[in-house]
Amino acid sequence: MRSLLPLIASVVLAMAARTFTYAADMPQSVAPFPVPVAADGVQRATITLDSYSYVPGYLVVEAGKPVELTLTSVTTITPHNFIIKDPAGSLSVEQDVGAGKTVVVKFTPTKPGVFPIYCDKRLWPMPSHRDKGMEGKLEVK
Ligand SMILES: [Cu+2]
Repeated sequence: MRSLLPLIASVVLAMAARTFTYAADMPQSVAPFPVPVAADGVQRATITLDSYSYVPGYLVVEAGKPVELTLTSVTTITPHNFIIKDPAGSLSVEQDVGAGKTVVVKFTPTKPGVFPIYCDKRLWPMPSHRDKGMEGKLEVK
């Protein structure tokens, strides 16, 4: 029985390594999606949240104009969220999106840059959703 322990440990480690390799292999960036500016000057787009993705995952917006994103979850059980944070403080968005729910999040980016979009939900001890590939980016021009 004791001889099984190293085997079990190596299998667990291999599974963990595979999880992270898999996340690294996920397409982190898809084609840039320029968010259209409506007649009222608001940049609007709808994003579909699934386990574990944002579609579209690469948003391009203009600084100084309000952004209004409709976040639609298509999951049946798993809750997700939508986080964008500029470490320098120009942007701080954190919105929960329950399973099957649709919520609208509004913000106005002020500073050009590329900021990660991600979901930090996790079912311990599993990797976070971001680690599983639930990541995108916001490019502010
Ligand atoms: Cu998530």
